[in-house]
Amino acid sequence: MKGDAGKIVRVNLSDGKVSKEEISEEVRKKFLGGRGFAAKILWDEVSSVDPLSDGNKIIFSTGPLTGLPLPSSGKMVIASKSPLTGGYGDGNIGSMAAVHLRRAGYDVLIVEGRSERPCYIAIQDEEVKILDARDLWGRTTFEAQDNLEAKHGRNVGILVIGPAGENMVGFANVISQRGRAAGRPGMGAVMGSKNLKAIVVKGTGKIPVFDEEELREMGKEGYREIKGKENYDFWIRQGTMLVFEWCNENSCLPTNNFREGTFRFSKRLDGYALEKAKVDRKGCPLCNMQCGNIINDAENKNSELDYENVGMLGPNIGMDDLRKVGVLNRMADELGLDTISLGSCLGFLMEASEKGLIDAGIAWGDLDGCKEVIEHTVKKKGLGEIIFEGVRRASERVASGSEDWAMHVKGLEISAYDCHACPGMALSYGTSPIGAHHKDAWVISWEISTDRFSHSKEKVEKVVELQRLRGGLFESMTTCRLPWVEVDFGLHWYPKYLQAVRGQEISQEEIFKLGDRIYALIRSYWIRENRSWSREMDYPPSRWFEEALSQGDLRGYKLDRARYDEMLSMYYEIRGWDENGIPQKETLEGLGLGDVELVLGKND
Ligand code: PTT
Ligand code: SF4
Repeated sequence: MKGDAGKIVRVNLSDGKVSKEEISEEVRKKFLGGRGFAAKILWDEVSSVDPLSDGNKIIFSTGPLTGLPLPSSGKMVIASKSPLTGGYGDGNIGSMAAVHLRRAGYDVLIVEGRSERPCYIAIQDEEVKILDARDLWGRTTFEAQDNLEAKHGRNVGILVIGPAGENMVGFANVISQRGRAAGRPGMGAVMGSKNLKAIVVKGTGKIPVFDEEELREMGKEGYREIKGKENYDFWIRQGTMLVFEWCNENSCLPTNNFREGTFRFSKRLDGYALEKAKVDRKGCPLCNMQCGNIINDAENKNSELDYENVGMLGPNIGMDDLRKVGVLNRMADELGLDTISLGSCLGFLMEASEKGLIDAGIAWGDLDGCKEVIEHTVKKKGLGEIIFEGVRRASERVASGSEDWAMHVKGLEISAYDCHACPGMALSYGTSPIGAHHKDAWVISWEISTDRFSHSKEKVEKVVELQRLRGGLFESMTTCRLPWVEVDFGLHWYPKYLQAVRGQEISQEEIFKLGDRIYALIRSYWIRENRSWSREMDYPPSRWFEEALSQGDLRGYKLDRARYDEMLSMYYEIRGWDENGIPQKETLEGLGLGDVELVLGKND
């Protein structure tokens, strides 16, 4: 089978050993690539370990479409056992590192063990070296990127962590190209725990493809189709920020720690405000939609904004000035902190201060206060000591009922969509395979445009369908889903691309089965790694059930717990999981995961 090198490069930082392994044809067929490979490797190799110990592994995983001349294909998955959640964690990054890894002849890089001193991995085709990074330790991601480019040239791919990752902050992520970010559930902390500051990759080879000619032609057609789409120009102007105004109008813009869904100063922050403040744009390799919007922030530096960053560091913390949001966002990029979790943690602290639950307070919208907390989070002191492991742990420290408004699922902070009046999106957060993230099933736009308040089976089926496509197919191919989601690029292209790359037809049924297999495996991983697993772990926080919206057109709305529970039961039934959300024997066997069934069976 063509279409990928079928090769893993494995680097053990404890003994310096580098090895190269084949990925079997069976695994390539069953798991496709990206998230599929990562989930399989974690299931097979990382069990019952502390996520910040030598025993954990971090996986950089590309898919069969990564790096090819196809729309938005410069993406890769970074996965590990998460220090933030204790379960499966991953993120998807657009980076030249993804493209170069494929050109160097590898689909996957696995890093294991722990280096005695700060190091980085440099890969150039066949050659893989572990190099000294003592001079980089303590530096920001931007400084480290500059330094590594000076050493290795600008034509390389670089993934780097900042001081937050080095100090193992629970929501430290991985940064590339001074503004691409991935690995919300603490993938940066895992790198830090291994004393691994960065990965530098350069590949000069060709990515193997079954029908190169056909692929090139279809790729060109794809890029042309995207450019001709009705929404393309607007996308180029606003990128992901085009959703901001829509969220406010529909009462789902997270405001004051998800207390409300509308923000009275939203016009100061929305996509039109962004257009005025914008000085440049950039994005991921091989993409003609370049959606990284760069503004000049309140400290006269560049900051790259996406919707989630502005939602969580804007209305969610009462910040009403886009250029000030830009300052916090840039600090997060420099230090290597996830902006979504950061915005949630800051909102939590502000609410705790307002309620008089913590001594040193911080007020809504206080820029200087936020800057200090961010610096302290990285150093684990002051208010940072409360939040450095995310809101779940913060609420354990603050107590006094604060767990009701610690906005997370399974320990991962909720991204920027309020769900007081969106039961389907709440279910999506509840059942996302990494904790509360919108990436797998952004059902909210479908939900609001159809029957918003229903708890129907159709809605639950929609969540599952999106999880299969976004969480299964896109995360495993591995390409950016935004051409399809945002400008309506034809979904029918992707099976054709896969066929041209691998020489094998893939039906819709197989695509759905792939998604279900990956979901069942990741779910099994959570259960194996969490002895205290329960159905409650698939619930969003109490705030959305207990406290109604008090402002906007939907004031008075909140989620209904009993009806959410009914949706969850329907969801389990569709997936073939039992009433506790545990995949059943027949389900696992039907998905070709009989070996998983045996292990789960022993846990009972
Ligand atoms: C993603 C999460 C998101 S989702 C955003 S904005 W978004 C935040 N961005 C951050 C940032 O920036 N700096 C920072 N320090 N932390 C940040 N944390 C937040 O991280 C990103 C785009 C976006 S922008 C989205 S929706 C889409 N996500 C995709 C995905 O998940 N899979 C896929 N196949 N395609 C996707 N395309 C889009 O990619 P995490 P990126 Mg990111 C400054 O990884 O962990 O899932 O966190 O990768 O290259 O930056 O592209 O409105
Ligand atoms: Fe990257 Fe945006 Fe292009 Fe997706 S659309 S590949 S996130 S630049």
